[in-house]
Amino acid sequence: MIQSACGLDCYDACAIVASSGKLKGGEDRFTSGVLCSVLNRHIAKASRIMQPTIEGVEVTMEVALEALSKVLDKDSLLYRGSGNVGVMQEVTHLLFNRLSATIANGSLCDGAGEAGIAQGRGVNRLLTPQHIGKAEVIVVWGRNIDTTNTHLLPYLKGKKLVVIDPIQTAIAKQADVHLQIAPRSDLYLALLLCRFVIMQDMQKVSEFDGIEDFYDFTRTFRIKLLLERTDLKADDIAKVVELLGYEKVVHLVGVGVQKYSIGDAVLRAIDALAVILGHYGKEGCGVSFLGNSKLSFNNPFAIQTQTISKVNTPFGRFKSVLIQGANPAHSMPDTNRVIKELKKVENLIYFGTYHNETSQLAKIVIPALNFLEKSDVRLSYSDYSIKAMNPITQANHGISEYAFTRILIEKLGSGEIDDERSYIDSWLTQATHGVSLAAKNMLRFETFEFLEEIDDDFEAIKNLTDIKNLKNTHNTSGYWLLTPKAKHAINSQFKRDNSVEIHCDLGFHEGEKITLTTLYGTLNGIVKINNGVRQDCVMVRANVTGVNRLTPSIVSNKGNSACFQETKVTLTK
Ligand SMILES: Nc1nc2c(c(=O)[nH]1)N[C@H]1C(S)=C(S)[C@@H](COP(=O)(O)OP(=O)(O)OC[C@H]3O[C@@H](n4cnc5c(=O)[nH]c(N)nc54)[C@H](O)[C@@H]3O)O[C@H]1N2
Ligand SMILES: Nc1nc2c(c(=O)[nH]1)N[C@H]1C(S)=C(S)[C@@H](COP(=O)(O)OP(=O)(O)OC[C@H]3O[C@@H](n4cnc5c(=O)[nH]c(N)nc54)[C@H](O)[C@@H]3O)O[C@H]1N2
Ligand SMILES: [Mo]
Repeated sequence: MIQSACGLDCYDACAIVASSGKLKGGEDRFTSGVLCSVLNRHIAKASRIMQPTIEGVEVTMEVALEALSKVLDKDSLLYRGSGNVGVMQEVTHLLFNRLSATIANGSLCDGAGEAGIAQGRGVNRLLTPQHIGKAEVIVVWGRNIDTTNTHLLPYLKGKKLVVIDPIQTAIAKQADVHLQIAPRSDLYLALLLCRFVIMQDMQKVSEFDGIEDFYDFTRTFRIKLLLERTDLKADDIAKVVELLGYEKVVHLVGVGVQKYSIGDAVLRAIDALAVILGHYGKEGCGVSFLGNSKLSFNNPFAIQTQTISKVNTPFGRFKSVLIQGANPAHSMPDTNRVIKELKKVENLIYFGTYHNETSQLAKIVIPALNFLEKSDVRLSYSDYSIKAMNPITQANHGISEYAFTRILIEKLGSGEIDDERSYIDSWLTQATHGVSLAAKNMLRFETFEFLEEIDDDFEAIKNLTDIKNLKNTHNTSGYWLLTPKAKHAINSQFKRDNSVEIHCDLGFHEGEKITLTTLYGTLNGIVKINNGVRQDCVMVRANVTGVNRLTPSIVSNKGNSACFQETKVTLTK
């Protein structure tokens, strides 16, 4: 029996127990013996990269690493993704530090929301599932729990449930109130709710200054305008206000609300709502977004070096680029731009477990061991657990990030690094009973700065016209693009798809071909009728091949984050 943990980028960070290579869920309260379809089926079926290649020709690992040692220098870039989120992924920073080279930073994920939380309350802290379980009312705000966070479901049982999502998700179907909000309007809903709460004198006495000014700020928007922007009914909002009157309310916020330039302000406004109602700093209350899993840890891989944005990276400026655990040619926004840039790179190196859109463009391909084949440590962005990841199967068709780094540093003659065990132990010993030190301060809330202004040209973005003058009579313009995660995939890994999910009223039929166009590119897909999608939206999940041909590589106002949904789509038969 080997105890380990899942390294895939997901809220759940499941404990795994393996016997004779067979995986089972850990028996802890959270995982409770149950693993998802990815671990049960897809991971074993996925075909791995078995051999390093240089320009398509198979070579030994020794030859491949020797070639790398010749091309990596100070004009190189490291672009890391989140194919595996074990802490040892970051060990390659030590190599790039010794090279005095550049590292891509920023976020394709939660950066905008996190920046908003940090502006408001200083630190982005999360709430554990056990704490969430103590709430009376749960507001699920742009998080698709049945798909992306399934092990949390038992903690929501028996609670009053509000779901705010432009899609009627599985959890929305079970909700006491589902606000099927217009995309990109959560900021305005949060302001409206704050306004109603204060109008009804529901606010609690607060130690933080600024409620009066904040109330005045919310009053600079007419109620009618806010209702129009959110496209919600006053009656439904009133039901939510009533539920917010409960003593213990938790907001679970997902990445859906903040895939926009104004993502920071959305989280800040949701935080303000919780602060006004006194739903913070005490049992069963709070706002939990994706947390910073490394909070309070001493990170042996933290380095000072030059950085460049992960969102609109100018790859072409670098002679050599190492892509590690990422698939930027699929997962970054504006694929047409990304591919053009990647093609300019003289030495594009791909270090991963599977072939994908990015490996196809690479000159040198290095197979990585996956998280079941190496030692690592798993932290979590939705609780404070820390778990040792132990190798479950032995494999020799790839290399770990640690061995990769150690060998290259040796080859470059730039000294040595510590042994693998000592790095792993340095993480594990910073926790007690499998929980990080940050857990102690979970409810700490020392300061709060209310939002004072908003930098948003809402109407201009709402009225974005994508493609003008299309000749085809069957085209209609101006749909929002919703691009959430898929059940049997983890981002671009595992099951892929080509479905475009739309409401039947849009005039398309199940199984029919459809073309989506934006200012950035075109996607051809197959219609899947889903009447849970708002009529002003199209849903293309993150595992649909080519989805990011449609998305802009603009950077969020705060947090250096991608804005996948800040675009409008034209539909053509
Ligand atoms: N099965 C599976 N699990 C995963 C992943 C995966 O790919 N597959 N990926 C993992 C990763 S990397 C992450 S970051 C997490 C993310 O997981 P989540 O936080 O759940 O994020 P998404 O699935 O992107 O979107 C969540 C919801 O936001 C809604 N939404 C979209 N736009 C808006 C809006 O403007 N307002 C509101 N209120 N809602 C909106 C969508 O309809 C969707 O239901 O999941 C992790 N878990
Ligand atoms: N349209 C749209 N785009 C999105 C999103 C969305 O919701 N919609 N979500 C965004 C989000 S939240 C995220 S987090 C990003 C994710 O985007 P990426 O971080 O690029 O993740 P993946 O596309 O899954 O690619 C991960 C690759 O890592 C490799 N890999 C797996 N395990 C290991 C390992 O142990 N070592 C190494 N070296 N490689 C490994 C695999 O080969 C895999 O192909 O995508 C973003 N892109
Ligand atoms: Mo993510």
